[in-house]
Amino acid sequence: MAGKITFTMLKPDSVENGYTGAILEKINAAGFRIVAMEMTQLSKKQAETFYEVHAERPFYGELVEYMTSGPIVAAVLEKDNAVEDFRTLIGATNPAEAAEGTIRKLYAESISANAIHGSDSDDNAQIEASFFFSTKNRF
Ligand code: IDP
Ligand code: MG
Repeated sequence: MAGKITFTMLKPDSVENGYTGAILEKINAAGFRIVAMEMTQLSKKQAETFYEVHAERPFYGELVEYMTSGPIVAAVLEKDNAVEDFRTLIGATNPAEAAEGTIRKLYAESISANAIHGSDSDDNAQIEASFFFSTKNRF
C-alpha cells in the first residue's frame, strides 16, 4: 500500500531566491499537509550522510557543497500516495526536462540547484523524515 508521508527540503536556491512561501503554497494547494517543518542549515557531515547513496557519483562533492551553502527548509508532508504524488508535483531532476507547472520547472536554476528534494520511496521517506524530526515533533 502506498504510504502517507514524504519528506522534502526546499534547497538553498529556493530560500535564497525568496521562493519559500510560493513553494509551500503550491505544496498545500496540491493537498499535502505539513506535519513537521524546520528552517536550518546542513553541516557538511549531515549533507554527506543524507546523500550517502550518491557518494560514488561524480556530482557528490558539488551536491554536498551546494546543500550546505545556505539555509534550507525541511518538512514532512502527509497525503495519500504521498511519495509518488510529490515526485509528480516537483518534476524531473533536471529542470530543463521538468513538466510545465512543476515546482522545478517554475523555480529551479539548474540540475544541481534544482529547488527542492522529494523522497523516492516509502522506505526513504521514513528514513529521511527521521533524519530531521523525532516523532514527538510531528503533528
Ligand atoms: P532527485 O533529487 O530528483 O531524486 P537524484 O538523482 O536523487 O535526483 O539526485 C540527488 C540530487 O543530486 C539532485 O536533486 C540534484 O540536486 C543533484 N544532481 C543529480 N544529478 C546531478 C548531476 O548530473 N549534476 C549535478 N547535480 C546533480
Ligand atoms: Mg533522489
